[in-house]
Amino acid sequence: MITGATSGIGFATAKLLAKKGYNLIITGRRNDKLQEIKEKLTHKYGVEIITLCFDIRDNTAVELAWNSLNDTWKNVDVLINNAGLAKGLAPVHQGSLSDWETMIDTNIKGLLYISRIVTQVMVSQHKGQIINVCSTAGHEVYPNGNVYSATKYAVDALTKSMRLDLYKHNIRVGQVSPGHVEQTEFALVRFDGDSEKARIYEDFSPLKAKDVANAIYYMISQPGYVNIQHIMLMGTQQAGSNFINRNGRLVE
Ligand code: NDP
Ligand code: 8X3
Repeated sequence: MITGATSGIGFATAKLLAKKGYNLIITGRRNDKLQEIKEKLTHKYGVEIITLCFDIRDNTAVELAWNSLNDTWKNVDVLINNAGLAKGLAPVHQGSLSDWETMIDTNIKGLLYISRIVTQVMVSQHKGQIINVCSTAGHEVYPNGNVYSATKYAVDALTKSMRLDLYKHNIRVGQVSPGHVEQTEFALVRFDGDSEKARIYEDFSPLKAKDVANAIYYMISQPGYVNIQHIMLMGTQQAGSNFINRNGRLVE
C-alpha cells in the first residue's frame, strides 16, 4: 500500500513495485491520476491494483476507504507512508497558519491515521513492514523550513516509536530520508503552483524520484529477519540541507 502514489516518489515506487510483481493499493486525492496509473501499470505488468481516493487528513475518509477493501486486500504486507508535502517557505513570524495546519495534518496526523488502521491488521497477522518517507529536513533544519522540518522530525520520532511498539509483533519499521528530489510536484506544491519559484533543481543534480523508489525497494526486498531501519540519501552535489553545490548539473 503506497499513500500519495499520484505523483513523485509514490508514483515512482508504484511503477517499480508493479514491475517487480507486487499487487498494489495506491492512494491519493486525484482520482483521474489514480485511474490512469492503475490502467498503465496493470496493462504493462499484469499486477492487480486497487485505487483508494481520499484525503489523508480526514480520518473518517481514511476509515471509509479502508473499509471498502475486502479481507484479502486488508492483509497489507508493506505500508509505504509517503503522502506528504511542504507548504510555504517563510520565517516563523510571517508563517501562514493555514500552511502550518496543512503540513501538520498531512505529514503527521494523516500518517498516524493510516498507520493506526493498517497496523491493527499487521499485528493480528504477526507480520508486516512500514516504511515512512521522512526527509533530510527531519534530521536538520534550514532557514524558513520551520514547520515542514518539525513535521519530518515528528516522522522520525514516529518511525522510532513505531519500531518499539511493533517489533514484538514481527513488524519491520524503517524510513527513507531523501534530500532534494526532482521529478516530483514537491516544489510546485510548496510554492502554490508558482512554476518560476519552483525552479529549484536547475543548477545542480538532485535525486530523482526513482532513486528513492530504489532505496524503498532495497528495504522491502531484504529477507524477513532483516530490518533496514533508515536510509538517508542525497544527490552527490548535496551535503546537507544547507549545503548544495549549485555550479551546474552533472552529466548523467
Ligand atoms: P509530490 O507532490 O510529487 O507527491 C506527494 C503525494 O502526496 C501526491 O501523490 C499527493 O497526492 C499526496 N498527498 C498530498 N497531500 C495529500 C492528502 N491530503 N491526502 C492524500 N494524499 C496526499 O511530492 P514528493 O513525491 O516529493 O513527496 C512524497 C514524500 O516525499 C512527501 O512526504 C515529502 O515530504 C517527501 N520528500 C520529498 C522530497 C523532495 O525533494 N521532493 C525530499 C524528501 C522528502 P494527491 O495530490 O493526489 O492527493
Ligand atoms: C524535502 C527536502 O530540503 O526541501 O523534504 O526540505 S527539503
